[in-house]
Amino acid sequence: MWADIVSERYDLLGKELERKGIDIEEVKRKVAEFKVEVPSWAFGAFGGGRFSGYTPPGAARDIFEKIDDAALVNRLTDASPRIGIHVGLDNPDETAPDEIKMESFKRIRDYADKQGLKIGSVSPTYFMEGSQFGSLSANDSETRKRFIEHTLISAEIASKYAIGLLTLWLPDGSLYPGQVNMREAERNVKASLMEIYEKTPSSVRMLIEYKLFEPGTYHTVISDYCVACDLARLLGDRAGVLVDMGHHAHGVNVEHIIARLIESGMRCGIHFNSRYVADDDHAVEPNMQIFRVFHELTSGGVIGNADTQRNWDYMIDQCSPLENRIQAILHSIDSLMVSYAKALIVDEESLRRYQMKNEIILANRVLIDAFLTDVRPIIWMVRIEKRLPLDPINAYAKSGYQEKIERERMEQR
Ligand code: PSV
Ligand code: MN
Repeated sequence: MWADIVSERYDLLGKELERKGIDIEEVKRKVAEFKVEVPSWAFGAFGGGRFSGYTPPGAARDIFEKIDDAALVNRLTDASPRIGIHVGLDNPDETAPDEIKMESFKRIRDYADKQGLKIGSVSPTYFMEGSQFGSLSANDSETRKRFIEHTLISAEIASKYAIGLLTLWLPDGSLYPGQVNMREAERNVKASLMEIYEKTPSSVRMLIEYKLFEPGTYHTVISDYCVACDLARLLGDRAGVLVDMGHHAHGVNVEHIIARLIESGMRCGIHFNSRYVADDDHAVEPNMQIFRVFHELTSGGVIGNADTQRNWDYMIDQCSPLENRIQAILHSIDSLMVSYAKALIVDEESLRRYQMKNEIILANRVLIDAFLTDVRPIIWMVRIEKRLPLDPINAYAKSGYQEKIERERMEQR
């Protein structure tokens, strides 16, 4: 019954798109191939600190349970074959940060393998004990050395047990004018990153993430994409910028930042989320901003290429304290697929024509037309053909998995 309705709506949409010269089958093929990485920390307790430490029931207690959850998400969507890990938070030995053993992460890789997942990006954990006055930028050379070592171990993990991608977010900054010498902090970060870059295996790429503030409310060492971009350039071809949707001031034109980075030729990455607070905690919604971001990615040729070296890295980074974590991740994946499909049905020819004629409103309406089109029949058709549930969020709610993990994970470890 549903399949008939979907098929009718798909055919109708196909006819509508044909008039714009767009082949719906081609769009469907690209959407079917869309993959995004999920973050291990979304499934666990991390980020639950804001409401008296509340964590939604059923939260994963260790990296193995996080992998279980991520594998379920992938089974429901066939769109998330990678899980990103945080070295300090996902250390399987649960030893002190300075005692992390690289070889222990083999167990994680093997466990993920069995569930059809790969370990994706590897994030060193710079916000562990001892970084309250900075990590790679700290005045204290011993502190810098310690975090350089931690990064080098993370790089080896990335190279041996994951896909060779390091994602670097530093909590370094200051709370008051005068607290740190801002130029010196920048010099320290540069020197630390250069040492790391030189010593990391040549198969490892690194993405440098920026964030407007946190925890430095007066100054943050890597505060915006220009700083991150300068650092990446200083390092070399294996370095790029990581754009986290939630790390800007309200109203910032993030798609412009993405357009500039594409134009620079640098291979970069995105952490997807919705910015409803001054952070990156909320699930992705299929809103106009995400659509515009996807339009830059599709028209800029950094997504969906057969030559995967040309593709950027796409990751979800969210960890909201209140809502059901697994549902929130499934919702994000769904929103990303919808937004990607909308970007793929933009009538690029007309857009170009209106741009060249300075037809501002007409050009704008080309984008609006794609954004307002209900592309869900494409997503549904992809799922029908892959024998997946049409609505993964509903399917999850009915699956009994949530009740099971709530029972099994009652006891906090
Ligand atoms: C810290 O603010 C952060 O939210 C960054 O976005 C990182 O990517 C993420 O946590 C994981 O460390
Ligand atoms: Mn992030």
